[in-house]
Amino acid sequence: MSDVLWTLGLMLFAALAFTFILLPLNLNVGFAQGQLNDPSLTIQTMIDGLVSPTSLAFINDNNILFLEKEGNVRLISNSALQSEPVLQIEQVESNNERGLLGIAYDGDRVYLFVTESGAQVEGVSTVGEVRNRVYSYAWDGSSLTDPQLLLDLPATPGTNHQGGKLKVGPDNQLYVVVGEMQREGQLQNFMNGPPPDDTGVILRVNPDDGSASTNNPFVDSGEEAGRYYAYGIRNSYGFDFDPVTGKLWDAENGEDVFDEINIVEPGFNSGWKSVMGPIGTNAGVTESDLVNISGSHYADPVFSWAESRGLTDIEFLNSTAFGSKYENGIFAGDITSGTLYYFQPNADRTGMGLESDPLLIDKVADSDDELSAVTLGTGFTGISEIETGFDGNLYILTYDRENEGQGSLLKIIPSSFSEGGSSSQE
Ligand SMILES: [Ca+2]
Ligand SMILES: [Ca+2]
Ligand SMILES: [Ca+2]
Repeated sequence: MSDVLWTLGLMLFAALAFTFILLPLNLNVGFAQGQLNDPSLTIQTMIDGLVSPTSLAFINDNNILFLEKEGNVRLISNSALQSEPVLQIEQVESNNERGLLGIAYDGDRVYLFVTESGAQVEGVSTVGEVRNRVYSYAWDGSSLTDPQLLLDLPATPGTNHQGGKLKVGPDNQLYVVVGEMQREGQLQNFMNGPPPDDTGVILRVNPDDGSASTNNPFVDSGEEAGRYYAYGIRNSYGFDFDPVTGKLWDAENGEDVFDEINIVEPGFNSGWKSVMGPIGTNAGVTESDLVNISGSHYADPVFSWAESRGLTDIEFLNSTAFGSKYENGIFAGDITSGTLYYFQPNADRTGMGLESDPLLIDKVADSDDELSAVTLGTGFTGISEIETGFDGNLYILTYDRENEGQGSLLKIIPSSFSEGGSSSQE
């Protein structure tokens, strides 16, 4: 009998040892999603089990707000997910690509982009219709209060291609991307289509009231167009500002061919629905076939994926945390293959530094083989957001479309700072 008890005791001890010793080790260093092909960088899983995370914003070095597509704003404080949402938006319409999609913080107000059938404020004339709206909120450290409606935008007919990312630029203006929602208007380069209707655009507006920013490129082309910075955009899940030049770069995703990275100068027409990818690859189309709002210009992408992978976010690493090699470099991710891309811009930062690669000098990745030159990591299921933290490291939200949007918050750090990272690589 005592032998049996002794054995049982040993088994219990072993089980406890596994729980308290091995499990925390695994939480620290194991099971990270994704693999990087640069051993000087390591992936850490900060939080697992997130529900359809679409976007995040850093409040300060200890606090991160992120969005769940179905309508919750959640707080991560000192690396711990707080159990209660800081805001639950009612009447969110989250079908297909709609939902709570974008968040930004400018040190004063928090900005949200949401598809909804209700409204967060009184007196909105379009309540009851499904609309995309941009609000600003006050952040008091634990909740979002005082909603102000800045933009009341279309959300139909397509339930896909809503856009939704937003950001405050170095000029302190609010930039918002809105997808085409399958419309065929002048903003989608249909000469005889309906006039400008707030789809397929990047808006540049005053963050206080949503009015057109001064010096916008189309201020002389009517009230609607006065708020536009760019048009002819099929859909985008991310953009960022070059920390050196201040220029806006966007990521755009194509139907089955051509994802794009573009430098978006004021007045940019990206070409959709006449052009996707470099205009020379679209048979029979010239720039004269595009709708030319006075003050607009067409430009080819600075990089394209010949086969669409659902490119999502783009992020400049405005940080020295990864060494001079990566400082102000360009990261991008996709939703379909869960790949993390890395590009070094050229010397004058007017494009990618790919002149020395004979296969990529055409600025088009025509095959998986060609993509390998700009692939930094794989196996992230899907990437919805990339941001640089206050600590200078790179933060990634993953989003598994095949698994109800299940996701994680990952952090990429220098390997020299990781705890046990090098031993777990063997
Ligand atoms: Ca384009
Ligand atoms: Ca090529
Ligand atoms: Ca981002």
